[in-house]
Amino acid sequence: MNIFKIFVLFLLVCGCVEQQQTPAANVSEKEDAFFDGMELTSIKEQHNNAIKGTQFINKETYTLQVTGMVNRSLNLTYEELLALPVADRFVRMDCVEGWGFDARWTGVTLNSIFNDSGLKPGAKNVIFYCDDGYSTSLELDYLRGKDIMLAYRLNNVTLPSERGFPLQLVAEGRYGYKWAKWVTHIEVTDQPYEGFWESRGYSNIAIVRER
Ligand SMILES: Nc1nc2c(c(=O)[nH]1)N[C@H]1C(S)=C(S)[C@@H](COP(=O)(O)O)O[C@H]1N2
Ligand SMILES: [Mo]
Repeated sequence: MNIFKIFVLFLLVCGCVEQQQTPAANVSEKEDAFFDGMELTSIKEQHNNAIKGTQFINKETYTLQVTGMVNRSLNLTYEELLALPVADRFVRMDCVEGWGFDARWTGVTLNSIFNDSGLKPGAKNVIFYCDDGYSTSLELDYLRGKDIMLAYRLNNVTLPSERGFPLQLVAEGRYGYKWAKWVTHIEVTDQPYEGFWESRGYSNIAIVRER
């Protein structure tokens, strides 16, 4: 073996050792392209919308507050939310502006949360308050009847910050402005409530019309 070959071998060995010692880079989660036989819109092709831009919530200190007409108020940590029964569905999101996308949503249903909190008789609406000061509300009958979820995963990756981490409401059949992001507090009430866009003239029902 000449000195050149030995040198190349030395480099190769160093390279291998170097690779083994380098800690594995943070492998980012891989997004699903299909779910339930349905094609999904990739996250980078999905639009995104927020009144004050992205909110960055720390999952170590985050809690979801559940108050109002419940038997027990709750303060659920991110870990506690993930430990509740999992809902996993294909749902289309449509904004009133005319854009929309198809996605896989994974999360916890409001029925699971209300199982823990209980509900007082006469409760009619649920208000969703968000970290950016945004809010919206939906009828309790709709949320329970359609088994609506708060999602913590989108296309099988952790919900990105710009998309509402840790939780976005998946308001199936209702327009995007009902899909509250960065939800920090839900309040059960017997009163009507108009959220951010609703108090600026948008329908409080917000049913997506057939396309
Ligand atoms: N907290 C919060 N949630 C929000 C909004 C917002 O400004 N703040 N915008 C709403 C509107 S108008 C739409 S269309 C959807 C967009 O959701 P996306 O960014 O996940 O596509 O978020 C909804 N949820
Ligand atoms: Mo929207």
